[in-house]
Formats: sequence, structure tokens, C-alpha cells
Amino acid sequence: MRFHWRLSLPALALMLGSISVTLSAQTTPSPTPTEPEPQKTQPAATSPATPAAEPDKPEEPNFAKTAKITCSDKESVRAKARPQVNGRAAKDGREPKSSHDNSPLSHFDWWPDRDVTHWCEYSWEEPVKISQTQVYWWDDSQHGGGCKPPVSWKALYKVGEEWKPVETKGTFGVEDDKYNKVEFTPVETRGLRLEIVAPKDGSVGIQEWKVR
Ligand SMILES: [Ca+2]
Repeated sequence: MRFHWRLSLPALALMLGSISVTLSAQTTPSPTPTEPEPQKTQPAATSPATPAAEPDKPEEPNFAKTAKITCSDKESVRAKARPQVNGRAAKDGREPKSSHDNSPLSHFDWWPDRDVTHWCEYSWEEPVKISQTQVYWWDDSQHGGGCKPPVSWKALYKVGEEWKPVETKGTFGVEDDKYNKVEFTPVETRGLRLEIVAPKDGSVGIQEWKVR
């Protein structure tokens, strides 16, 4: 019995200690989780093999937005009821889906005039510096209509009260379904005019006309 008691006291002490530790562990609030130390960031390595892409060069503003538009009237003998041509649809900023995009008021035309030269002009109260013009032609001839792209056209800028052709080596395009763009020597002017030659078998019209 004495031997057993001697062994039992340390065992009992161990047991009490264990219980105490257990109780302590149960009653001690969990330590607040510590935030992981922030990783020390290394400066991004630059790779000369992959140069940064150049941002798109912004286009010059479209001066059509601030221009007043005036267009030649329809020939009165052919269009007595509505000779006046309102060109505002050429500068509404609406992008055509095609030359036959027939959304309401997307374009204007000189139908039924054929085999004539018509004109439209933009005018600005203050001079603008411009070097490019773009025309998107109206064409409904493939769908039974009477309008086609013109035979030819040219652009003139205003000097005083006169009109002078812009200087360009570009082509005055007459293609469907696209902007026909012409770049020219920059000019500072209060006006730009298009002279548009209609075909013998069709009238002409404009979806959208931009100037930059
Ligand atoms: Ca338009």
C-alpha cells in the first residue's frame, strides 16, 4: 500500500495539473489572429523585350459638330414641292451601318435630280484648322431607289469670299459602305465646301460628312 500511495501522489499531481491546464485552455480567450506580415514587394522588373503598347492616337475633333451646314436646293423644275435641302442629317453624328442604312433622318439626298452638280458647305463663326474630310455616301440603288454615289466630287475651302480647292494627292473616293477620306494640306478657314457631281442615271445623297 505504501508503494502504491507514493506512486499515486505524483500521478494525482499530474492529473490535477492536466485538469488545470485544460481548464485554463478552455477559459483563456483565443489569441487574436495576427495579420500576416505584408510581403515586401520587389519593384516590377522591366522587360526591354516587351515595350509598352503605344496608346491610340486620339483623332482630331470633328468640326462638323460646330459647323452650320448649307446645301444647294433641288432643281425647282423637278422638285417644286420641296426644293429646299436640309443637310443636317449629314452632321448628326450617327454612324451609318452601310450606304443603304435607311434609319429615319440618317441621311439627306437631292433625289430626283440627276446629271447635275450640287454642293454642301460647312461654315464656322471662328476659323478652324483642318486637314481632312470624310464622306459616307447614300446609295439605295441596289434596293430600287434612285440614288447612287457621285461620279466625282471635290473639296474647296474659303479664302475671304472665294473658294479654293484643297491641296491633296489623295483620291476623292466614291465607294459604298465606308467613309471616303481625303487628307489635304492643312488650312485655316471659316468654310469648307463639297462639290458633288451626280451621275446621269442617278441622284446623290450623304449619310455623314466629317471634317478634321
Ligand atoms: Ca447622318
